[in-house]
Amino acid sequence: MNQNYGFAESEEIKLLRDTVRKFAQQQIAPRAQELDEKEHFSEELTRSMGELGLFGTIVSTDYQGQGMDYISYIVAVEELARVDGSHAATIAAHNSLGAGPIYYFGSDEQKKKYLPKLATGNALWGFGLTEPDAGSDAQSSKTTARYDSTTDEWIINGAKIFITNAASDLTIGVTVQAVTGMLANGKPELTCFLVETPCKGLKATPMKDKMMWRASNTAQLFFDNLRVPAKNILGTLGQGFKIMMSTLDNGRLSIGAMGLGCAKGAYDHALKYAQERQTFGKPIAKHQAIAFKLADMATRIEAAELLLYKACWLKQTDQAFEKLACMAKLYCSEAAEFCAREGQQIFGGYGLMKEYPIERFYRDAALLRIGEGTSEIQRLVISRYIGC
Ligand code: COS
Repeated sequence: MNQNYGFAESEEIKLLRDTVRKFAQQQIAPRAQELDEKEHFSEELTRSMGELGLFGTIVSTDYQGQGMDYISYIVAVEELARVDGSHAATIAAHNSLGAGPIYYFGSDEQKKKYLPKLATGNALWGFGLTEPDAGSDAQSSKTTARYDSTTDEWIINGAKIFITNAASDLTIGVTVQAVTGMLANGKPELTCFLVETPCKGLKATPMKDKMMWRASNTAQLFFDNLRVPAKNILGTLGQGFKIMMSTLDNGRLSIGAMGLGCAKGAYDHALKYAQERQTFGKPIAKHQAIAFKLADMATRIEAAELLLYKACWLKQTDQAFEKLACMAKLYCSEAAEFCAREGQQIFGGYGLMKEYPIERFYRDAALLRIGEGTSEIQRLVISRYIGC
């Protein structure tokens, strides 16, 4: 019998969960609806999340990070998402996609230069993979980088789209995948560059009129002969796609956490409402049609949690976690959408009104089956892992 097999949450994680939950309920919840309506990214709340220690979570203390284990980081994202998707997205994208690639693939010089800043709460870093014509097919980047030997710089031209945290006043950089040549097999050589922002040759425009995550910062980036010193290559020449893919393996865990948090938040609101709202002389929770919806929501939340935490446990014990990260991203996104929809149904007409958070949960859930790899891409990757 394996004595290590257990599901108890450690005292440290309980404390972290409690602290982030209180912060989210006290600081974010009262402002979430207004920020969503105005489509406003709050620098103030972002800095407060930094003060709480939610920046540089997984970065080791050698680089002034928090040195958390992966489950702790995931629990923090989940608790934010339980209250508001936009603020959870800011933290998830910054940690997994912003600081993550520098932490895992940067040179010591790059880590020393960027990571302490990215752990403060005053600086954000974006992940420039997706392009107007390269989404799921992430190897088909059109953005190019040409070497200029006279200055030992790379000159970047092209565009990126849907880049979280890349056009805010707190943004200090973005990792950009660009084509640096052609391989013998006819495939593009892809390389990642650390681009400091703002800079000459880069136009960063916030994207507006989003349906979801409206209080998060999403950017479109245009590169026009942007010059980057050769020392800003992340990893090695031609390693770009692998860095991006490996970063997404980790990112899937945080999107899973956003899905789990969204599902729990929708469930919390729906259960409370169902216990209070009366029809036919009793609380609607006592009607089987509603009770069964809540039972299904609670069951999917338990299953989502088990899958996600197991994937995190595999990662932090240095075991292969990628397949389960895909499954967790897929399942938690679907659980979120299910709970948001059923929650909205329980609220009836009120669930269609912006005054009630369930309406926002319903919109925010949609992103989870599209961002950081669609549900179809997750199924594609899972099917490869299982030998299809
Ligand atoms: N980690 C490290 N390397 C990886 C990897 C991973 N997770 N996945 C693939 N690679 C490597 C492969 O090993 C292969 O290396 P070699 O050329 O040395 O053999 C190379 O990358 C190409 O892999 P593959 O042929 O599988 O790439 P595909 O073009 O078929 O693409 C998918 C694979 C579809 C999985 C990939 O393009 C993908 O994840 N797309 C979705 C992108 C996405 O999520 N975008 C949203 C970003 S929002 S932040």
